[in-house]
Parts: sequence; C-alpha cells; structure tokens
Amino acid sequence: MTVTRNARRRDDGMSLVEVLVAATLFGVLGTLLLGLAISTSAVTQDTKSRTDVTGEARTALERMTRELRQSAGLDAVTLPGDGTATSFTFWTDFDGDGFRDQSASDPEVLTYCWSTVTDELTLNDDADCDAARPVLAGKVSSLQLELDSSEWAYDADGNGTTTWQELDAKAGLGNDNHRPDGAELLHIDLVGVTLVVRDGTGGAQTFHTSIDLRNRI
Ligand SMILES: [Ca+2]
Ligand SMILES: [Ca+2]
Ligand SMILES: [Ca+2]
Repeated sequence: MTVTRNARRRDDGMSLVEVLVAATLFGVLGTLLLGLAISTSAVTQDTKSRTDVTGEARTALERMTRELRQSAGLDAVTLPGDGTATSFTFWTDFDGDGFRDQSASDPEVLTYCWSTVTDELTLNDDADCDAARPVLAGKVSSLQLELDSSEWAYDADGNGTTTWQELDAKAGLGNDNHRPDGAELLHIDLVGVTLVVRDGTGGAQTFHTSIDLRNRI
C-alpha cells in the first residue's frame, strides 16, 4: 500500500510546466538528430555517386588497357568530327588460335565507343556504335585518342613523336585524307586514351592510359 501511495505522489509532482519543458527538449533534440541524419545521408549519397562514376571509369580504362595491350593492332578509328561518336576497333586473339573469333559469348573484335549524345562509354562487338551495348562508364564528358608510331623514320617534324597525322601525310604510306585509316593503322603501335568524367558535384576527374600494342601484327 505504501508503494502505491508513493507512486501516486510522484505522478502528482509532474507539473504542466515540467511536461512542456520536457516536450520542448525532446522536440529540439529530435529535430537536431533528424537534421544530422539527413545531412549525413546526403554526404554519403554524394560520396557514393562520385565513387561509382569514377570507379566505373577506372575499371573501364583498366579493361581497355588490358585488351589493347594484347591486341593485334587497330582495325578502325573514328575521331570526333566524323559523327557523334569517337570509337576504335581492334582484334585481340584471346584464345591464341590465330583466327578472329566473333562468337557472341566471347567476341575478339571489340569496339569501344564514346557517344557525345549520351556521354557513355560502351563496348561493342562490331563497329556499330548505335547498338544497345553494355555501358562501361557514364558521365564521360570527353574521350581523347592519341595514335602514335614508334617508327621514327616517319617523324616528319623531328619532335620525337610520330603521330598518325604524320603517317597520313607521308607520301607512299598515308592517303592524306586527314583521318587515321587504311595502311596508316598498321604503323600505329602506341595508343593513348584520356577520359574526363563528371563526378556529379560539378567537378571532373581525368583518367589517362598509354598502351604499347605489343602483339601488333
Ligand atoms: Ca581467336
Ligand atoms: Ca612528329
Ligand atoms: Ca588517312
């Protein structure tokens, strides 16, 4: 009986003012915690999207580097100005049988395309960049190709680098059409790729790779 009476006395002791103060304190504390949770979540989302975008680009470039390094050389190149895509096609004899295997499961002739319309980098199993193919990286705002040759004899301006433009302009070798194509591609054994990716926060990240086409035929 004593316990019941004491409990009632404690209940009676909670005044309206105390209830209001407690409610206000809980309210303020709750708002602060909610605000903190929301801002933490926004920061996490922001960091995550930035990491996703740059991680994709890095993975795509690593894959491109690996495949190009083993490739037999470039088949075709499309540079900006020829359309809405920059692309390059090459054959890599993955199974080492000397044949160009183009089975759907493991194609050996690959085309990397960067579209200025979608800003996506895709991997295609033919030279048609219009096909719906897996997207390797999004938010790619620029893809630049450097196509050079280690054949110093064609270094017309003697600056130590033989560019595809010098091959193109070389009488008896190039076709002087201001495109890297035809027999000129047989002399290209150094490929540089520079990707610029928007990271979603108004910034941009640049990725670069230089590949020596060791297995060039
Ligand atoms: Ca093969
Ligand atoms: Ca040069
Ligand atoms: Ca040409």
